[in-house]
Amino acid sequence: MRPQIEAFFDTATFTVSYLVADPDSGVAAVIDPVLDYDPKSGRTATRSADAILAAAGKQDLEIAWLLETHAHADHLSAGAYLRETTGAKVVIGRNITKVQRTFRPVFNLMDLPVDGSDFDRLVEDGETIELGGLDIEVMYTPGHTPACVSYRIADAVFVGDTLFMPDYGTARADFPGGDARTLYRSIRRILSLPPETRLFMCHDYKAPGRETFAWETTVAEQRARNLHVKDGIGEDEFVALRTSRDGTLDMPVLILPSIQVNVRAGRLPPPEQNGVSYLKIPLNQL
Ligand SMILES: N[C@@H](CCC(=O)N[C@@H](CS)C(=O)NCC(=O)O)C(=O)O
Ligand SMILES: [Fe+2]
Repeated sequence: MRPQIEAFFDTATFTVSYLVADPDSGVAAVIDPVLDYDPKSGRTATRSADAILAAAGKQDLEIAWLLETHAHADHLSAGAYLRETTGAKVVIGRNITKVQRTFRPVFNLMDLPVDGSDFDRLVEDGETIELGGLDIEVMYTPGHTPACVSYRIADAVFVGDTLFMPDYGTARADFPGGDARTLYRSIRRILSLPPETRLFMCHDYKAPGRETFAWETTVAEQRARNLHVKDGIGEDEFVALRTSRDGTLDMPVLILPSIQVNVRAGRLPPPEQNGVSYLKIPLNQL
């Protein structure tokens, strides 16, 4: 039995979120939902998440899980908003605790528990989550961040930020706790799945020369054509390539707002005495 998959693309951050359902029972999961954020005004909005809710409502799906592949550094998560509106549980890899320990001092978030308890379920490599009659298998795929996981549902794997489309390559490995060598090993693990396995990306930045955004490919295609990790590219060659490209990349525009919200499962910081929630900008830290 194959899951039913619908993709939602956020043109502001080039993020792909997914609504994945067991067609028999109508039980669904949302993977990597986006909370819209305008850095110019400091306003959040729920347009992207509401589009997913509307699609789920139209098909009478019951959203049971909100699956995060990692604590995103380029967009805010709508996990907390969707938890409030649907009662679904927010899931992330157990190593989120490492990410929380890294960033708590950066933002001086004294109220942030670093045991992952802001999330509803912390998952381990090999663990399964029930999606109606289907199983979601958790694969640890660290490297981009220490807490990255991929979710396999039948022949579909949601790879988060490990791989991008073959003509673009792979995710960066230079965030705190990131590691190119670890990323290579995680990717090879994904690419050792059967060749026809469908892979769903969390981002597409449209490689130069390509006209349209794309986010679905297969293990076979990645092994044949991925610019950074196709068959024949060894670990050392990958690490050299990844490291030199990472040296040229700016920090994502939304890294500071994103991290401080996403390590709390998408909750905005607690309001101050005047009822207003504030984001912090740590100076000279990243
Ligand atoms: N320009 C984008 C860059 C976002 C970014 O750094 N994305 C990460 C994933 S969170 C990445 O791996 N990028 C790889 C690359 O651009 O080569 C932004 O500012 O949001
Ligand atoms: Fe990312």
